[in-house]
Amino acid sequence: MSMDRRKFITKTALSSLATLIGVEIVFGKNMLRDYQPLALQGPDPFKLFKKDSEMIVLNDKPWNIEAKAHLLDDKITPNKYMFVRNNGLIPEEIDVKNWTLVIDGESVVRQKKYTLSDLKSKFKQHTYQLTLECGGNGRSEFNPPAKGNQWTIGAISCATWTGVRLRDVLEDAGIKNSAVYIGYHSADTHLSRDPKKEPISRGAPMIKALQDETLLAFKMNGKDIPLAHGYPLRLVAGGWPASVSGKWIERISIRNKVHDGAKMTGTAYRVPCNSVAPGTKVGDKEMCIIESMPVKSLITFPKSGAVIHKKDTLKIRGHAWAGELEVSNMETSIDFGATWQKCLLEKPVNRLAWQHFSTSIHFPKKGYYEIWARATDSNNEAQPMVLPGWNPKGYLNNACHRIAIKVT
Ligand SMILES: Nc1nc2c(c(=O)[nH]1)N[C@H]1C(S)=C(S)[C@@H](COP(=O)(O)O)O[C@H]1N2
Ligand SMILES: [Mo]
Repeated sequence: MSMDRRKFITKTALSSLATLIGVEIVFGKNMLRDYQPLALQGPDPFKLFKKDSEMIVLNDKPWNIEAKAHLLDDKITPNKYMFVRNNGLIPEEIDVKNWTLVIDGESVVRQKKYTLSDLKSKFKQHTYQLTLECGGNGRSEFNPPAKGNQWTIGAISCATWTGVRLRDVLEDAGIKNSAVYIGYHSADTHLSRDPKKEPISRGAPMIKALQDETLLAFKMNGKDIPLAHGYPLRLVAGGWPASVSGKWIERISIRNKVHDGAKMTGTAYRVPCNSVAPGTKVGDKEMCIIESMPVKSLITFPKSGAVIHKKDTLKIRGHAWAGELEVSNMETSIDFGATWQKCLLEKPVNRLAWQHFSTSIHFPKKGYYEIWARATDSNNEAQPMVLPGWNPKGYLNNACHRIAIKVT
């Protein structure tokens, strides 16, 4: 085989790499053009965030990492399988002893500041399993495509969160009658590193802020929250787009209007108030803020592509969730949606936790099948079999999950 010189690095590229590294790359002329010297490679995200090596990195600036369906098989999602969604740069040095939470805003009675130990000692602690799904989960399927992280199905988790109720803290500071919304402010850094810019500052209406399950959490699955997930203090508002659940929280404002922080306005985390044809240009005024997430489910066992023997029945399992609502029915189909079979569906451990389902499937003969899963919520709203309403930013894709099975 002849060597093709064009695939080797050019002299100019080599000298700029040497400048970056600070010394000459001695045998640099032997480097292939696409080769990235180890000295210039970033940290290994799997080690950095203690993620399983099967997780998928969608972006490294900022870090965005998703799971695959079969990795989400646990009833309570462990850190290693929990998706990471960052809009900016993770705070680097966290001084837990001096970490404070300020409650302020137009509608606070007394502006107040709490240390972490104030929060832990002054208020009662609560633990809930809470479903957090990114509003953009499933975006990769939209056509015309939407910009942003091309999440497939893996931007969903249900971990155990421990903390104090946001309500108790807000009431301690005092809530004026004029209160409409809360807005969070966090310690992460904007990608531009401009300290005046926030990567994200979202919030929720008072009714969500005051729910029993809305927590200011300092523990995830019984341990300190991992840094990537909001250590040392995180807002957790299950069932709503996970962007409401601010990480690294330093300040919460009680607003007398809909919060207008970064990614609250324009088209961010909004969908057309009325459905539109794919590709339609929608003005900002016709876009509405996403609140409760739609009904959805995932088959987490077996892995898509499984091969089974004709004589065996296949036991499948997974989880289903429905934003603020409960899932009331769970079904599967092996004939591309022509007929459906009811699954066993567990009650949620608490409100806003995902629910587990299972069923045994018998296949009539050898061949290729797909198992489709469909959840229905307590308002009798079922998952669509194909892509739901197109929207410019590719949010809220709750189409039925499916896996391939070969029966031999
Ligand atoms: N401070 C801060 N909070 C944040 C974000 C962020 O970039 N910065 N991303 C939000 C978004 S869009 C999502 S989907 C969830 C992701 O939570 P996770 O990374 O713990 O899975 O965090 C939310 N909270
Ligand atoms: Mo998100």
